[in-house]
Amino acid sequence: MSISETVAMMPSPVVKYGDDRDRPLPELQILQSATATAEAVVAALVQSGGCVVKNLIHADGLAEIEKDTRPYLNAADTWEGSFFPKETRRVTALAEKSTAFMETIVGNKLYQDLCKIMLRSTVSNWLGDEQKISTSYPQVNSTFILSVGPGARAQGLHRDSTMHHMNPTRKTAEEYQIGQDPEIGIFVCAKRTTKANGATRFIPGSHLWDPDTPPTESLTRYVELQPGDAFFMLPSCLHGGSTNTTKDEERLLYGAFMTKSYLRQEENQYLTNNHEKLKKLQSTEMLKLLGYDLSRPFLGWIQSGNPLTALFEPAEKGKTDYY
Ligand SMILES: O=C(O)CCC(=O)C(=O)O
Ligand SMILES: [Fe+2]
Repeated sequence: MSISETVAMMPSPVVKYGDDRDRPLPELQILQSATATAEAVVAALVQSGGCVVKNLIHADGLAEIEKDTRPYLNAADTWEGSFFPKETRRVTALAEKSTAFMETIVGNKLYQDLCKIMLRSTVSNWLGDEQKISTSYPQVNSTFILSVGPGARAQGLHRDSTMHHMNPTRKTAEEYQIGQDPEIGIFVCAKRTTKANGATRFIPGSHLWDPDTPPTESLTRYVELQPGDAFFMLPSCLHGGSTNTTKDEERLLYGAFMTKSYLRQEENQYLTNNHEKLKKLQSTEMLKLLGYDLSRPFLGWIQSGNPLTALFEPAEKGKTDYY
């Protein structure tokens, strides 16, 4: 019997363990930015897979991002594939376009703090008789603005974590282990987002499901937000954009994902960004966050040194250590 025939005869996990869709749905927690801590957001994500933080981004920041990016949005083609509805316009490669986007959304302190808790990784390694501990810090996975117009159909429910070939395994929130999700998403509402204009919907708790359990629309929760509110999400949670049933409302979302620095970035930061623009718009710290840095102990080198040398040669040359 072939391997695939043998596997096909195995009992489906849904049958073996009962149906994930009958499990109680955890609450979507809604925190206030004035009091939310990274630890509280992480706890909420472990419990539900998603968490809202109200008033995270100031209106000035949203306005500055819109000033930087609206011309690109206006010039963007509508989406032609099947992943997004055709009423979708997108702006990507935000690092070469907007300091405000990178500093305000990606660089948001709460977001970065919770990413450090969930995506940082340490490994012990021997070099001869010396034992070292290397820490790899999170890097940007993708940056995007989504503008979804009236009439857009709902996006199919999906898991973003499948891009890194990482699916959840069935467990309880208590059994969840920090590190098992390869990315963390931030979706910032730039214009009032309602169920009617296509708010992101997700299935709370589906990051704890068996990956073979099919998504069920009746279990979704719509994440309605006011401008400046943020929705943080684990990528192993089933989610998608929804139908925009309005006649004249644009749903505008400023989004980013962070990932572990030893995984491939979804949006190729080295090729999508013009390096001269990057150097002009982004700080050295932000360039490191974008992946122009070593992931310790020694991943991503260029000519045995830190990849920042590719941008700043000769100033940074020789400053780096390989290991
Ligand atoms: O449109 C949304 O709210 C979600 C988009 C999304 O899930 C994605 O781009 O992967
Ligand atoms: Fe997604």
